[in-house]
Amino acid sequence: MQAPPQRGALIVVEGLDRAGKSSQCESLYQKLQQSGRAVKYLRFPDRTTAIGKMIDGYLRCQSHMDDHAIHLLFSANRWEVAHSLEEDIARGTTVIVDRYSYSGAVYSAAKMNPALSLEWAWTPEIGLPQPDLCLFLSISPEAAAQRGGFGVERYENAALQSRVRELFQTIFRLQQSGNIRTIDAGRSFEEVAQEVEISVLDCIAGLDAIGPLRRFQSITH
Ligand code: Z5A
Ligand code: MG
Repeated sequence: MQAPPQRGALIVVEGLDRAGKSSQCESLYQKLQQSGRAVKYLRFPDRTTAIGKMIDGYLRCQSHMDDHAIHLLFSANRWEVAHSLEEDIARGTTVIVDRYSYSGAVYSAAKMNPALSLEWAWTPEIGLPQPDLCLFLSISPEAAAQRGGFGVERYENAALQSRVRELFQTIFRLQQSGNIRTIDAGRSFEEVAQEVEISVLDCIAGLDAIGPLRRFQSITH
């Protein structure tokens, strides 16, 4: 009997605006692919699905929605691919994810709606696949500003981004099992890319020790 293939890794890249998440994910995707590994690249929000189109309209300020309703749509946008993501991982494909549940919880909680706490925001994420590694691309507001001013989308303002920065630290503290690694993203693209690649290859090499893919738990325990 043939041994089952080693499972793929679930790698999440998080960070503030313009930290370089998408460019680093793309570069990592190409490197892993060139080295002959099975790899996929997902990004959230995935604006191509029916749910994603509603999110896109909201982010572009073309529609208004209750804070809870839009929050649950962002989460549903992850749940709608959760099953196929798990199948890919089981088949041996490494999946790189550009923003995930951590962004989901902190951007909504940063709105300071008294009826939408960080704990409430985390609840719909419980049960989703937990990353084997989450790389947090950390960048100062000054360095981010040098990469271009805020755009026209909702959430692109300094006050909200500063609350988001603090909330990322809070959620990482509460989700310590998430294997979070902070990377200084204020350096040159190549320096950051090298650290990203080394961290990911380390994670893939240690997958046997991690065991099966885990799922997100409640943050109150
Ligand atoms: N959101 C939410 O509320 N709930 C959720 O559940 C999820 C998301 C998943 C849209 O996300 C919004 O959705 C976001 C959070 C919220 N709101 N905000 N703010 P998005 O992912 O679609 O958009 P984004 O992540 O904000 O876009 P971003 O600005 O694309 O950031 P990035 O991907 O980190 O940056 P980048 O595109 O790779 O790079 C930005 C620029 O910097 C570009 O010109 C690069 O060439 C340059 N760059 C990159 N790296 C470097 C280095 N090292 N040096 C110099 N220049 C660099
Ligand atoms: Mg991006």
